[in-house]
Amino acid sequence: MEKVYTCFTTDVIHEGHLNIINKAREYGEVIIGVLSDEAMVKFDRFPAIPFEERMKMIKSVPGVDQVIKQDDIMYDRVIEKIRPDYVIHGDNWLSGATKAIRDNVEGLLTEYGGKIIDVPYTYNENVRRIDAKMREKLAMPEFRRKRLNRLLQLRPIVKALEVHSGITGLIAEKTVVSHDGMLDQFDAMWISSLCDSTAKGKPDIELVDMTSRFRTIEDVTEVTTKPIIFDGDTGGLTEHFVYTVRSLERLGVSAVIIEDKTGLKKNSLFGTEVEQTQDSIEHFCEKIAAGKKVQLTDDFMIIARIESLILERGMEDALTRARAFVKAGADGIMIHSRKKDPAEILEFCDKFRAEDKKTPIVVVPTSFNTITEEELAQHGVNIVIYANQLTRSAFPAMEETAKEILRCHRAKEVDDKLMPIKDIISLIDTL
Ligand code: SPV
Ligand code: MG
Repeated sequence: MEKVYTCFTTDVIHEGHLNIINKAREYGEVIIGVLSDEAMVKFDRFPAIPFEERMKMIKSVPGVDQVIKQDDIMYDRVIEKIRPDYVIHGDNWLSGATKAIRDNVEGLLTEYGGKIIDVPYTYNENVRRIDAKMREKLAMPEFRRKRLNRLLQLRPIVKALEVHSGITGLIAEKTVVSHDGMLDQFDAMWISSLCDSTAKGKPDIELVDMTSRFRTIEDVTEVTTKPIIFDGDTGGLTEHFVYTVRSLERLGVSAVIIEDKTGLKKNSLFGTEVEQTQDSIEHFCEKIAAGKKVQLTDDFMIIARIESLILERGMEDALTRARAFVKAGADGIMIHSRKKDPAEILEFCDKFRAEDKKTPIVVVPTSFNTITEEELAQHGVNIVIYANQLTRSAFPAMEETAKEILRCHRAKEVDDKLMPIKDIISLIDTL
């Protein structure tokens, strides 16, 4: 009997999947691959139910002969193992980023005469409703909040992109690229104080108040499902920070990063060019401990950001602070630098990792931007934040468009550089 293979990345079996199974049965023995949690998170979205349950669910579907684990989004290993005569899939993979997967399968099957069967993708009101229910499960605060912790276990390095609005949230949520025969996307979002302030035309000095920052979080959570890391600046007064922790948990934020500065905070990338005061170890530890004491949920993380390298206080000071902040309850350490050379960041990571194997390390490679994610991961970094690149790319584009309209006294000349209205509309989901 001939073998027909397909891979499911779903949490719910609906008529679209049944349709594929029924079609597959016409060709032979039906083998279904269930994508592992790691692979699903990397290429698609978070599974709403864990791998073992997805496996069980698919085994119980009538007409399925065999269920196996597929642990990579590309089919090389699975095809080598079972050599199916056919691979069957919804025809939605004929275009978009998932076309890279179809190309991969086609290349592998051609080597021994296997064939692809593209089945018309089922999209109706019922399927749409099931999809929406699943998204709801991913977007709700109690589900979203715990996902950063899970990602830290599943990903070699968690990649977060700066967002400050619904539209930038959608870019972090939906951008997928295929390159080097793989698919890639961002894992999480960073709500930067710099970019949230800049979007409002304000300086990054804790001037934009928490009510307004929370509003930004809501704009983002309304249209996305990925976990959020919030830039909490200094955390403010300890007496205020405890309320901030509760509000962030309620909003479904996974982590807040607070920096060990006090008084009028200015953006770290100014370094010692402006006056900035580092908080005492004792006082900052009290703030961390107070935040940990009031948090209600297990998964919420308070990450301590160390400014010693920014303020040129030396490596020893940074390491002493890291030890103290972890002891006070910090769930992670962010180490920052404004040097172009990543050497001091790597030195910190190596020394910290030598004595602490598990506390997550976060870095923001804005200045030391030549280093790759892979190299950072090799030095024990767990989260990399691309903290301001969206804002810095949008601003010159908008300014140039404004200038060109002024120069030409009409908008025709700028049109070629603009996103078609149709594309921007299709980025936005309607209910
Ligand atoms: C931010 O994005 O607001 C940050 C990171 O705090 S940095 O601007 O590098 O200080
Ligand atoms: Mg900031």
